[in-house]
Amino acid sequence: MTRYAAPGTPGAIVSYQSRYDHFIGGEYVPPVRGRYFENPSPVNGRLFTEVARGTAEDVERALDAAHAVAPAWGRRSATQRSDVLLKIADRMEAHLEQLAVAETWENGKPVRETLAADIPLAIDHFRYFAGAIRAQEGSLAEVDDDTVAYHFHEPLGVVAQIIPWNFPILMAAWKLAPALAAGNAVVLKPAEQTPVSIHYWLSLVSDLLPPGVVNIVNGFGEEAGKPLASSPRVAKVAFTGETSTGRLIMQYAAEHLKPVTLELGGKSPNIFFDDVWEKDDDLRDKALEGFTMFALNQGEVCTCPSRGLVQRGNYPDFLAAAVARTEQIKAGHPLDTETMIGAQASGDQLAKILSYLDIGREEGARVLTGGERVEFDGELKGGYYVQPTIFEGDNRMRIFQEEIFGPVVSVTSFDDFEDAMEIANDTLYGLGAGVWTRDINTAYRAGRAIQAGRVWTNCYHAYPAHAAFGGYKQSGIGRETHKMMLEHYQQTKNILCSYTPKKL
Ligand code: TXE
Repeated sequence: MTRYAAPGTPGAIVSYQSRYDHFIGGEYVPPVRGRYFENPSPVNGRLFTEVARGTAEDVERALDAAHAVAPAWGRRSATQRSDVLLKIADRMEAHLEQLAVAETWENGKPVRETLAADIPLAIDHFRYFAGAIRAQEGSLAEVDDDTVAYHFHEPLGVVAQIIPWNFPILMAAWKLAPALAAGNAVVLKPAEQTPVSIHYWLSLVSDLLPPGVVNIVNGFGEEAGKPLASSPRVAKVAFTGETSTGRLIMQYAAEHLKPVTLELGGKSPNIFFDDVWEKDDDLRDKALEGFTMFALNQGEVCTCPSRGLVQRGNYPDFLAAAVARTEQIKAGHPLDTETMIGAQASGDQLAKILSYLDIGREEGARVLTGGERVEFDGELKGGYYVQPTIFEGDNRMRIFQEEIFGPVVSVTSFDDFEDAMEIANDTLYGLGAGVWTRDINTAYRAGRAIQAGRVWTNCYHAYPAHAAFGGYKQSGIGRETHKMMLEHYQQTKNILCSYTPKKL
């Protein structure tokens, strides 16, 4: 077991500045209006730094810097851009522990996850797009004997990216890597709940980026995000966050006919067919682990498997085992490598989750385990902790329909395949789903019948760079990860060329 020292205490491997400005044109620039906001760590609720509170004026400055460099960056060869991404990945790998501790301290999630998943996945993402851009080719079509249609991929220019707080560095990597690989300059606004992780990342890699290629404007949604998403000077807006915010982003972008990609909320079903329980083997064990994934990242994942659908034949046995397994999830100090569940990312998010625990009880759902806030003493006093909670109820309840974004799963039973599909698809959302079965026909049919962009089959919460990720229904527009993402950051140039000297 390792316990990393908290930033600002003796032995810490991460230290912060007392104040962070915007990062514009390769340097730190104070906010035009001179205002800052305070940033607490969810681990103990205490303030650890303050951050520039951006407004439209700061966004304009960042757009100036991005526009100044975008043409030159876009003209660099794919190999040169790829090299920059590879160097970023190497630098991150060399500082894996520091990045993991910084991410944990600001977001509250356990360091065992940031060490094993968040940061390695972000590193791999840069490497993947470094390779993908070099492998990308245009095309040509022979229109007739003398005429050829060439198709080139060209960058969009300057793009806006607005990211959430649940995976501050990974979400930045998901958006930055393809945008930069494709030759765009970026203005990115981090979430106000986690404004500093990206600056910590920049402190390690900014010398690798030509000034102005990546600009960070911190601040709140209405004050900094809205002017960025509404600007006629951005060629595209990429957003991850709440579905209702996504709707606003689309409205802002529509005014200047800018394309959007949106990665929004979810209420993902995790479906356990009877045959999984039939043998006491690894798959049964894996399925139980898959069930407990609702508590991964404290449930603050858009694909949180927040609805458990368990077939009736083995329902009581499965549920008893699932409760026992959930009660083994070790809570504790997020900087301790044995801790499995850490703090919720913000006081507001904690309050939202607690309100849903009340709503569930009021609706008549049964609490099978958990259901309460956790208040530690000592170093963690004042932090935002919640017990992993299993509710039993039915799909009409609000706790089955609304995104809680906490370590809460609502469980119900189903009779047969059709029943399972009906419950699974009875939601506004369509982001993720899990299917657990030994029968390949059931697995295939369920995978095709579920209206969601990602269906994990006998696994859950895996995010390889080369699998497309994104939502059906109100869970979003477009995809992230996978090489198809490059095209979301490019436009197609067609040169239609006649090679005949004859008059037409
Ligand atoms: O999200 P917002 P919040 C869900 C989750 C959570 C809820 C609220 O259910 O409880 O959303 O979280 C910026 N113009 N998800 O309030 O508001 C904001 O500053 C431009 C799901 O944090 O969507 C931040 O950078 N930008 C989710 C980003 O949008 C605006 C991840 C996300 O904030 C803006 C996070 C505006 N008018 C929350 N308003 C997922 N799908 O992974 C806000 N922002």
